[in-house]
Amino acid sequence: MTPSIHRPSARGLRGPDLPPVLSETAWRDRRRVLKLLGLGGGLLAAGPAAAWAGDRCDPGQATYPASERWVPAWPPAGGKELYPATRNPTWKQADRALTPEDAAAQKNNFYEFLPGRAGPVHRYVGDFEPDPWKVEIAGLVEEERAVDVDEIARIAPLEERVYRFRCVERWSMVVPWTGLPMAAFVKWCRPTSEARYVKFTSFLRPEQAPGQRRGGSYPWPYYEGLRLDEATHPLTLLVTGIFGHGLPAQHGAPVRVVVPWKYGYKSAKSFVRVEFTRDEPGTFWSDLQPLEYPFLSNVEPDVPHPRWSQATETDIGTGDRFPTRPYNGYADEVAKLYAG
Ligand SMILES: Nc1nc2c(c(=O)[nH]1)N[C@H]1C(S)=C(S)[C@@H](COP(=O)(O)O)O[C@H]1N2
Ligand SMILES: [Mo]
Repeated sequence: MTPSIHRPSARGLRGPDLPPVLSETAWRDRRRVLKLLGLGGGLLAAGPAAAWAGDRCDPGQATYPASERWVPAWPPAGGKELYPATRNPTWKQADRALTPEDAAAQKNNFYEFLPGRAGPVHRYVGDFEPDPWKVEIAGLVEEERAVDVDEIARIAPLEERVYRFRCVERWSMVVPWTGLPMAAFVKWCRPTSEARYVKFTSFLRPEQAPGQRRGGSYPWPYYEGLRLDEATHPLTLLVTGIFGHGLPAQHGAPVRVVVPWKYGYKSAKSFVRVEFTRDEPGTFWSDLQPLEYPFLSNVEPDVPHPRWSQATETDIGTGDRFPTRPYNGYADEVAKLYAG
């Protein structure tokens, strides 16, 4: 998200700070995953290239070009023993190669740390403290309360899902998220029958987030919202991890939303408050620029952003361009939410 035109280019991603995909740590990590699957080093010696060709891996395998570099120093939500979670077979691949973790972790949108553009957010998160972490449950619920993120991570079994993810600025990626169905969380919150929307509010910690100190004109904290039928759709995830470990800060530690059929900004990171409402809540971006960022913001390739076409997208790992699909390729699952 940026108020000025941003032209995604592969160049920016292949800059000097992007380590080679097949780094030592990546290989070590892959070996670790194989071990977890009960496959020995023998298989690896027999032909590692069979499962992983160049900078692409077989999206059907529970292996990926992950890197130890992005494993957070703090314990992940729910505790280390919950990671890596079992991959959900329904969402084990996404008709496109997985994006290497080194690419996904070095180009992020997180204006609290780096306002104004997508970029190397990971360089600005040094003061952020995602542990411990409380989340307030408020509004139209049977009982308002504050809960620990570890409790949230245990509401339902964590699972891994490979989803496409599309930013409104036309970059996209395919990554394995770890999380639980948002529907399970919503139910656990016990909203009243009056509730029709849910609003997620991110943290306000200027002392830990340089973008909240110098991103002066933004109405911090970040806030987003979903209709309750969207939040409880089986595709919507409450996410606590990525690439088999807890979320690093730049991806929204320790807990975030992922709604794969909407533009990325609908997926609020590092939320501290969940409020159930009767009326449609405002959102950070739609309150700033209502014409550019409407509440629904479903991925619609035929509807251009006022300042650019949405017909295609560029993968942040490979720089390859793809046609953008309605609902980001999830029309079969979600189009019915918007029928009539
Ligand atoms: N709190 C907060 N959440 C946020 C943002 C942000 O700036 N602050 N950016 C959004 C945008 S525009 C995108 S594309 C995604 C990016 O997620 P990623 O960096 O994990 O890929 O986060 C979304 N959630
Ligand atoms: Mo975005």
